[in-house]
Amino acid sequence: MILRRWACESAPTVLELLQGIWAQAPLRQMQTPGGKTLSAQMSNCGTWGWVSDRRGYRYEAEDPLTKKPWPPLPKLFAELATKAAAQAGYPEFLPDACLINVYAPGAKMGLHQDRDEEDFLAPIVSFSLGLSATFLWGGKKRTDPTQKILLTHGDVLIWGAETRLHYHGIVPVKVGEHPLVGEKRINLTFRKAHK
Ligand code: MD6
Ligand code: FE
Repeated sequence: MILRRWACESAPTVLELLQGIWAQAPLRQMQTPGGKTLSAQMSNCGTWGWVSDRRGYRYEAEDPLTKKPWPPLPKLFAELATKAAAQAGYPEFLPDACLINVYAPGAKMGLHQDRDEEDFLAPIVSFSLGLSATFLWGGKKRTDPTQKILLTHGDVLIWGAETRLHYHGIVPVKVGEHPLVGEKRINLTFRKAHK
């Protein structure tokens, strides 16, 4: 389900909170297990943070860069994620992880499944801010056909249940400037990493 423009009003406060998070857990480009560099810059907040390096993909309680716990999930973030999930039919979503992706023009995210969480019953709630991007929505197999969905500033995407493990990705972000966010796209994905 897409809640179009649902987060526009909260966006200025969300951006302020992000500045504080990035001051504690800086944005960085992670390595894939195969040795490639992910083009989006990433950080996390919440009890668990998603990390990728030569050893694999996983959730960690500490930021490998600072060796400190990830910054706590701001109350506003938790409230927004829970409220959006409830509107999509997931009444008790309590995220324990928030992955923050920042895309400069040209950055992308290859087709992948979100499968590093323990509980595939919990949905994923994803907020898009700043520049628009084309989201590729595939099927259960990597080779299944994909559908293009334009995600714009303030859009919230929620999915779970039978589509929880569908492949998806982001095509390279086009050059542009968003009046509030600047020359980038920010994506927050809220997950329940552990049961
Ligand atoms: C992005 N999002 O929108 C990348 N995954 O930048 C994801 O990979 C994603 O938006 C699972 C659920 C929602 C998402
Ligand atoms: Fe994903």
